[in-house]
Amino acid sequence: MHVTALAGGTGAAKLLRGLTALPDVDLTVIGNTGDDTEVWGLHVCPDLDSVTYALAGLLDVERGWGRRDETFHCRDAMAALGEATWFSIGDRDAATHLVRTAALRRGEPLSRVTATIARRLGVASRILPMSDDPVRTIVDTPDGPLAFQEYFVREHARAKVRDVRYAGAADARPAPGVVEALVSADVIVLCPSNPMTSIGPILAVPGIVDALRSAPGFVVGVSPIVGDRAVSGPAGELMRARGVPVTVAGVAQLYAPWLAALVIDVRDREASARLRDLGVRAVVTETIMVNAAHERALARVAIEAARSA
Ligand code: FO1
Repeated sequence: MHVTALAGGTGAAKLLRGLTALPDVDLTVIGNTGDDTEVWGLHVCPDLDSVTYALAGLLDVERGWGRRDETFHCRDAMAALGEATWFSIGDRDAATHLVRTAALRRGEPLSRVTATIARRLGVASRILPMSDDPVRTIVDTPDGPLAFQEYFVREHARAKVRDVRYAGAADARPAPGVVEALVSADVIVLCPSNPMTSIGPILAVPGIVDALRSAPGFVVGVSPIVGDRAVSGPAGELMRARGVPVTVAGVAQLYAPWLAALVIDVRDREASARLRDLGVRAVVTETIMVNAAHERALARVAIEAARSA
């Protein structure tokens, strides 16, 4: 079965691992690049890397980003040289950014070097950036615009948010293989990623929503909101800033025109009727994943929702 997943980083990693553990699933991941950044002259793709490391078994699962068994000698040496180190690049992680940056400087597209890195790290699934063109998530605050990593890491997501936008999205094209992966999928999964800063930038690339609308496969999402808050990260604050209710219905509302089903937590069971009004089938289960068995179980529920459609 061909499964194509739209994914951010940390929030998506567990479900993606669960999907790859299911028999007969041939997975393609379309990853967010809106939170890409440049650090010490290196091109860093946090979400693509979190997905790659997760599927390679190399992710630091405690932190949810970067590589396990990591050291930070280079960062400490940079600090001693007076460079900014609020964005911590690990020594092993730096190798990924060095390979990527060199390839991009040679003129390779991001999609090609992403595939090379994934293959060299032993990942069997296909990982595609949403676009080879630069798209950057910008968080507008009363004190001015912040690039996503400035907002999230440097300012600890404490700034008041006025708006979220995706600079460059209007001129971006889907990366090679993205539209094909959507229209040829048996099932399209929207991972439990931040709707504003992980899935939002992907949907902002012209052509991707059209592909979702016309795709013959079943589109199922997994809610990143449980109760009235995000499972992790600043999704709640950013949804509120956009006037979107911080509830599973708010998530369904964002994806409703082309979403067939949304997997929601047992705690949100009573929202099922509201989802039905939006034309979205609610699939109720435990959505908090604390071990590999939970990851597989949630992935199976998402795929079964499609099978029973
Ligand atoms: N997150 C942090 O909170 N602090 C960091 O210093 C940090 C460094 C970092 C380096 C590489 C990388 O791939 C991710 C990193 N992240 C860090 C996580 C990153 O901000 C988030 O994973 C995403 O951008 C949110 O989806």
